[in-house]
Amino acid sequence: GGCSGSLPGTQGSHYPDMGSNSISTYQLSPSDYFALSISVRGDGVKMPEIVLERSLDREKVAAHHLTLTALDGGNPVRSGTAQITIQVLDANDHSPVCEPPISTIYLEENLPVGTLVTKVNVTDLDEGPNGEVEYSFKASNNAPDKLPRQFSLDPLTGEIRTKALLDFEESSAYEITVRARDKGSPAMEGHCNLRVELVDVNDNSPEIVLTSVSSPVQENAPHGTVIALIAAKDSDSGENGQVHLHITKDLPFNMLFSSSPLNTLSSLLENSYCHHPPSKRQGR
Ligand SMILES: [Ca+2]
Ligand SMILES: [Ca+2]
Ligand SMILES: [Ca+2]
Ligand SMILES: [Ca+2]
Repeated sequence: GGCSGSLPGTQGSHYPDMGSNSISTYQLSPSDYFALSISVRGDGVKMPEIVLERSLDREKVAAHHLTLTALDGGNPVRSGTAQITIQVLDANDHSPVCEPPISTIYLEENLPVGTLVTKVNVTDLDEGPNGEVEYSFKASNNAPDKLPRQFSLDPLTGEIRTKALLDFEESSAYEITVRARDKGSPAMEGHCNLRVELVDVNDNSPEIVLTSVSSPVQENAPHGTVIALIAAKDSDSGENGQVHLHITKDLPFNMLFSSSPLNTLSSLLENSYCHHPPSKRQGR
């Protein structure tokens, strides 16, 4: 800390009065941090010293204002005071802190390149360069060589933006670690862990695949003859990826559904024609 202020009379020997009218004692205004220590020189002159009693913390109190009073031994007592200001210089004793340290952001897929994803919120209680923070991506522990290629990070503002079109069907989530480092010496750093979860958009149409077709079909093919095996799929998820298959009505075919892997609907197209005279057919 720096110290300013002067006390007329601290050079005790220049105090004009001698004997009981010279300085007999000093007093310091009450302080949690400083105490007064009085040493006596060889010639008997009392020397006041202000002593630090506990660690200073600039983040709690940046400046201390003390009053030192010198009292003589006269009657009446006469006194002189000096104002002392102690400025506490900052030490880099706080790391940048991310608030919240872990967060999840939900983002639609296919948003334009440059869309703001989030701005990391970091505080550093120190002053000046000790509290100035610079941001950079940090490789995650799972993939030490991989920095997020799909996102950009402003080193000064901490804004994260998209750098590519994000495709839910390609990757549905990204883990991003941001390093926040102050400019103190030595520097201190903190980390923000972000998870970007993409939200699916219905950007894929169902595809129908005829996996096998037996064609042509004999006119007297028995009821239940498989005509075609159909698979349909949609790359989207949830309702966006659910496929409903319909066949034109009033055709002599049935569709039977078979169990299928995810997002794939398989069905058998069957001949439902009944080989009875039309008059005996049931229903329509
Ligand atoms: Ca700091
Ligand atoms: Ca500090
Ligand atoms: Ca999609
Ligand atoms: Ca779809």
